[in-house]
Amino acid sequence: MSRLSITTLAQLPADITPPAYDRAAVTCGVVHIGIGAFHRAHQAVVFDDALNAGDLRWGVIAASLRSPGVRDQMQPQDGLYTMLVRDGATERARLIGAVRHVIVAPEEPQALLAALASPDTHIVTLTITEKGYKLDPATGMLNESDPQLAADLISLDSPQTAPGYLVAALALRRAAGLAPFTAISCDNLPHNGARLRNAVLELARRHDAGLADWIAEHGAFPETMVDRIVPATTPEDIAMQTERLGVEDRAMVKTEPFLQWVIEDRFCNLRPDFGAGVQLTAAVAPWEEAKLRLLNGAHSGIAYLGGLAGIDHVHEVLALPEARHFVERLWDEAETTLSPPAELDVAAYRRELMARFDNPTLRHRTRQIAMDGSQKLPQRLLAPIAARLEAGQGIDALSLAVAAWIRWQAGRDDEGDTYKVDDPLAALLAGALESARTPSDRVAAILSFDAVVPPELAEDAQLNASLTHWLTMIETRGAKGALMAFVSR
Ligand code: CS2
Repeated sequence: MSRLSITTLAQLPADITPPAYDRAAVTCGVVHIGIGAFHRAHQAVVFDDALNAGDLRWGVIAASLRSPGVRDQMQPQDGLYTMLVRDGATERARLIGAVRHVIVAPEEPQALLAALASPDTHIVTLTITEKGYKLDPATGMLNESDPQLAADLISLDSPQTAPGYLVAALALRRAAGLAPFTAISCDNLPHNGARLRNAVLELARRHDAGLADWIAEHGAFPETMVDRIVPATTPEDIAMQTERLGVEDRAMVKTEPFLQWVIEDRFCNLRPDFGAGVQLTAAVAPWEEAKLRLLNGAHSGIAYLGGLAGIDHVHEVLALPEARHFVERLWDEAETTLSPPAELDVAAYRRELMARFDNPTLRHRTRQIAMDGSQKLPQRLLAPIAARLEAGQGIDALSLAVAAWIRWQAGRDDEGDTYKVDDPLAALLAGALESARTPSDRVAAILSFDAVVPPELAEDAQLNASLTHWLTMIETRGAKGALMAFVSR
């Protein structure tokens, strides 16, 4: 079976629209760090829209900071891939041509530095996941015990981390008399722009205070809220798409129709005339907070409770009436902690979210969302818990979600099936829980785990009691039993 590529384009079925622009004439105004499925279904599509609209400066050079997997999928396809948009009964496929080149940073660090330092580059986007910022999740300070960050603190000749690449490249741009690029964090972190800025400035200052001052004065790190559900592509998806296309597309992505990108209007260099799905605004935080606490908070609760119940996909968890009830109550709790933007109708947003979660053809795996819980919990569940406690309000649903995450650390679901806890802090968490014998011991161990739990929650008696109650329930009755108990509380 031949691969999707420029030479096989003519064989594609007529309903797959090819890029409307001349790819050979495209220059790359964007460098993306952390190319995974999310980038290919989100920012790359936005830049492809700009190219389709006729502005040919917005091609993307993408980089992977770890493995060659995506490069090996994309390079033989000349960077082309299809995006399959699935919504229940309907399915559309679009060919995306924005990604022109993929660099595997550990193999060619200088190539990535050259791309970042190029005068053509105006924007750098990043999807490096929460842990890629090398910041302590609880304090937001540089995590100096991270070995890659420690290496970048010593030398930036061949950077190892995303902040390291940005600092080294900004030094090159400064030396060449170029403006900095606008660096846009596209990860689900609160104040992602400020976090990226902190990581970059702190690291820069450790090498060259003048450079740090220059970045602080001339650089820009807009806050953003990114939203699109992009489940990992499976071998079955690729097989189905190959049948449909008549050529094999190993870089395909599958996603939902919804796409939203709210960007703080703070650019220090050129930007495209953004089209559908993108909103520029002065204040991103209210959008970010609503999305993190409603969409992502519910996602994490669904992932741990559903995962423990042995349920593979989000829509299957929500087929249980008790799970829907739990999600609605979690949203009731989270909602009171928000100051939503005036344009956001929260009731309508909640209905739309439920419909997105119900999408039966996306097949979003609970285990995919369960990954990296230690990096996700603070902003998704612990922050609204802290706000509710401060206001003297109840935290039942939020605590049930956190208790499920504690239970998840056991690496064994309610049916006895084992799984690997995929989390950068998995070993430390396992160590902290090792000598805990009872649910109450386990809750105490987690509450004093300060890399995840902020100090104001560590000593809270109401949180302690609520977590102990729900953890006991999950351990004795399983996640489904705990959800039933939650309904009839
Ligand atoms: C999910 C997100 O895996 C996860 O943690 O909650 O990736 C979620 O699908 C996106 O943020 C949706 O925009």
